[in-house]
Amino acid sequence: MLYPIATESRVVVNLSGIWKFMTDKEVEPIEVSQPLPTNEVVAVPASFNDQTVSKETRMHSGYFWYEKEFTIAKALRNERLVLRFGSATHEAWVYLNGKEITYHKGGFTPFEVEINNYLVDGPNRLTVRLSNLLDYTTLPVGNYSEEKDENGRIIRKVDENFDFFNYAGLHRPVNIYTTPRDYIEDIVIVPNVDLAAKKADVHFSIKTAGAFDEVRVTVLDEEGKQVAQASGNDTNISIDNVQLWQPLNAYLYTAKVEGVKGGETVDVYEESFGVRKVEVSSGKFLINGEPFYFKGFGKHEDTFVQGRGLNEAYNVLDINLMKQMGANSFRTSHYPYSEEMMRLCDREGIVVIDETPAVGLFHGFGFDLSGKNANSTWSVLKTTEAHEQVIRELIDRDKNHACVVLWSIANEPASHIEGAHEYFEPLFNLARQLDPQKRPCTFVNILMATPNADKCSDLVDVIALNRYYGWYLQTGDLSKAEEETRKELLEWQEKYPDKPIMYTEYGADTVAGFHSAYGEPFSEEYQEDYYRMNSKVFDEISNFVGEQLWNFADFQTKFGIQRVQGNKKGIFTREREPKMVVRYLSNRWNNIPNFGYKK
Ligand code: BDP
Repeated sequence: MLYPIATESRVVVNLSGIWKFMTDKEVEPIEVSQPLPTNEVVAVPASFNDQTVSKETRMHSGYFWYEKEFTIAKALRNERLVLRFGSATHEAWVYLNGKEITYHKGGFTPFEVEINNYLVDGPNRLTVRLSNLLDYTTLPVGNYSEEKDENGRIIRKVDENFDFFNYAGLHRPVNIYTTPRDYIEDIVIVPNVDLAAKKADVHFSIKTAGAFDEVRVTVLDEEGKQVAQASGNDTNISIDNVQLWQPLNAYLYTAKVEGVKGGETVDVYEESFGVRKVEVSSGKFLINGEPFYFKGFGKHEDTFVQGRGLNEAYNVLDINLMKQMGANSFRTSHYPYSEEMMRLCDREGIVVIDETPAVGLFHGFGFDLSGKNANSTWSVLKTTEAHEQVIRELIDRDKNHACVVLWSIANEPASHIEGAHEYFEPLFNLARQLDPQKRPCTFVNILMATPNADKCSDLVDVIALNRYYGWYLQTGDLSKAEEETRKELLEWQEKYPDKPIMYTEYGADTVAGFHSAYGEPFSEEYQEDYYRMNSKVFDEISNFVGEQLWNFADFQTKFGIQRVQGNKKGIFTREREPKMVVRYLSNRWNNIPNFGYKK
């Protein structure tokens, strides 16, 4: 699906700003033929939760409504008009002037609908009913329950089966964009690089709707100079002396795609793309033929007031902080991030592990690590359909991004429980079949799923581990934790000598400003000692290709006795102030090259 941009043939109308808002008490039905009966407002894009001063609204589980009026200029009315949501979390029913025009389930991927037939002259009323409910059929997975109050009203509850706050709302831009009646619908770009010859053959498949005499693709370099041109819906363009997209040294070409009719360009779309090669071979993760070392983070989309909503200033700051630390990558834990962030990473050369919202695939997930209900995971959860859908939608959205080098199919599923392999094998097959660039695939492995216990690692290209030796296990005992870390990493390496191994999470909750002469857990000293211990072991393991710590910044979670105003494993606070460990890690990472660290 193409990102909405303005071109010579397209206009984008941004519907961000102030919308009407109300939670649905489910006392009486909401009449969508009438304006919403509320004076409350929210800003879009953002989560609704932290914009209110009402605890009840903030914690509301169930249905809620957004509404906005807009008018379309007469000059645009003959164009094809498409209403597009960057996301609607987690489920949305969309009405225009009281008529339902589309529906989408899944809170982290875009969807769109043509609206010409529903528009009226003058103001149009766009109403969205949303739900933030999660259960055993959705991704993420939620523990859903309901009861009735004394008046018979249904009280719904979602207990997150994962460790982040269930923020919801219109988190990403809502736009109306125009296209001509005959238009370019999608563009698929697959670069094939001959590294020795410094040459690339780039394949373009252009999906169009309507009739064009010619579909023309012009490749422009970063100066806007024409590199090459070709015609056809399926066409190859060769680029000599190709400039590669490299981590932290991104080069982006632009594909200008034109639909031509009667000698005139009717529709034009510009998609930027990077040329780079990604492979896994002999225990190494190769980018452009060189063994890459991941340095970076698991993150969240999580900022003050905006909640999980798009916050471009924070995105820019976060990437600047990463670069300053010598980091080169992050994982979109635990859901697809905004398209704006993906475009920024393409341009900044930040390497991304792109994750689906498949988190909580572990029956009774909790922080006590007892895993007492885990055995029933694959009989209780009914997430296959949602999982297939998110894989389709994620790959469809992000397929052209140079920054994406690895798909993460899930975070911490119960991969050590009977039924896991049967669940995952078809999903890995699906992702591999759908990705036109055939990137490697992984899932992120939970700490109980040790080399002997795990049932799914044969499916992955990269072994991606979340490990908490010295935190959840051997709390406070870093020498024992070191032994366990080394032992397990060596076991993985022995079992799968050809698969690169990396950490996608490791961390210790740390209260900023809390110090301890004894390096006690939760102190800034302990966080630093913990990372030093891990680094030491990583450097001993030859197939260990990356360290992405948990977490970039402190973040909001559900309530729990192990969480004091959220998860404190950030190496930055939620306001992005550095904790002490940032100096140590900056020094380490600035001295680790992006390539060739492990011989
Ligand atoms: C892992 C999860 C992550 C948590 C983290 C933690 O993947 O979402 O926030 O551990 O406990 O279980 O901090």
